[in-house]
Amino acid sequence: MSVSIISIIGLGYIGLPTAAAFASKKKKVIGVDINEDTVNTINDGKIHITEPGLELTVNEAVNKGYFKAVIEPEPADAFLIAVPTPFFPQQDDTYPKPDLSYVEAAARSIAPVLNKGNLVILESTCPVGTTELMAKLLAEERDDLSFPHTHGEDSDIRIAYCPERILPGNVISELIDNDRVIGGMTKSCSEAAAEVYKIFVKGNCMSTDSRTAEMIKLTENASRDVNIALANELSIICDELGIDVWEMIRLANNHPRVNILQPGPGVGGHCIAVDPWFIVSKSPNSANLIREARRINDNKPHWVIEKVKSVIKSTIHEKKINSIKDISIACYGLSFKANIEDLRESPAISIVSYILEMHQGKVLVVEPNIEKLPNHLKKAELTDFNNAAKKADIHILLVDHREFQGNQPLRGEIIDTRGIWNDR
Ligand code: SAJ
Repeated sequence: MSVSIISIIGLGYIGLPTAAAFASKKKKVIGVDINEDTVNTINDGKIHITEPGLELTVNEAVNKGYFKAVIEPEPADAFLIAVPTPFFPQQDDTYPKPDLSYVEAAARSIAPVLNKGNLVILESTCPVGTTELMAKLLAEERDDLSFPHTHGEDSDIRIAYCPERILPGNVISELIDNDRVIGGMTKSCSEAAAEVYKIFVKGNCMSTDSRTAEMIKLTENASRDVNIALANELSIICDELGIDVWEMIRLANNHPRVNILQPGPGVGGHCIAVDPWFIVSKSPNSANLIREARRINDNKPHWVIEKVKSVIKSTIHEKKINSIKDISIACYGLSFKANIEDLRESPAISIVSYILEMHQGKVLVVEPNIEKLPNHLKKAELTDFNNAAKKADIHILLVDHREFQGNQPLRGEIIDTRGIWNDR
């Protein structure tokens, strides 16, 4: 199969770097996004998201004529769908349900421009069975073409599920170097998809079927969630028992077959806190550990807030302070993890929002990666480390940014949710 034009549907955190990676290998890339501002920004050689090194690659690709962004899909040899798969807000007491409307809309949007011999790859994280669902949907739209679920190896269109595995903050190198799972609906679908990824991927392209590939992606993130839940549960138990959980984990990890992850204020981002629900939604009666891990990680911010309340109480008592208004609280870090500026689904944000609601005194926020606070945190004051460290009575470390490592406030009470200041 010869691939000279590749179309990427969805130019977000995954689609945009992927488009740039193909274009950097001198492939003609047509990026499609429903957002006109995104399309215009990219065609100006700029980017609408933050990722180290990405703007330069996109700028070069656009200027050299290998990459353009458009609103409506155009014919291509291969189509790669990388649109969001959020979940619907939980409406009953069961579990959040996946919202596949963006995948469906993307599939319907490419259907009119599909031609015999095309390859369609789904990259969005999805519940098991979504690739087959997409094939059926495309077949509904195009009864003049044949698809793998009815025609197997003889189909006109090839379809594969190939999950992304890149880590925000290190996208460019992980995109190129990580191994890829290639889940073709047939063997030739896998072969065609592997050929496309090999254009820029230096890692191995490992073939399987589409359902296994979908489950692999969900398992990777659920595995991390479950392991973080163990660390978070241990942090609560150790707190009750007066044990330093970080020292305990460090020494336990000295065992050759133990590797406990790090506790924190909760699990954030748009992947690990979401994807395990896609497993639960397919197998609600069997996914017990996975569901419980989600519950433990979702509850961790509430536990931190209870800690803050109790430290406020003891500070009032010990310092004989008359009014809670005289207590100032500093929160260090807002992003969902260290050394990035991404605030989406951040447990630090939920904790700071709650503190702002309940606390009548001053709230200072130190977040070296942003220039202004999000609107709903406007009641707080964004400041630098030294000012907060000097002025606050209570210091809450929420993100282990490099700026906070080995640099801790010398006065006041400390709540360290990441274990980098506990050596005072
Ligand atoms: N976290 C902890 N303790 C730890 C590790 C992480 O509390 O020991 C927290 C972080 O602070 C953060 C959250 O978990 O709030 C998620 O961070 P992360 O670095 O574990 O993962 P993400 O969401 O940035 O990226 C994950 C990656 N998946 C895995 O490592 C299995 C990435 O490879 C995926 O491509 C990405 O999800 C995705 O898009 O699915």
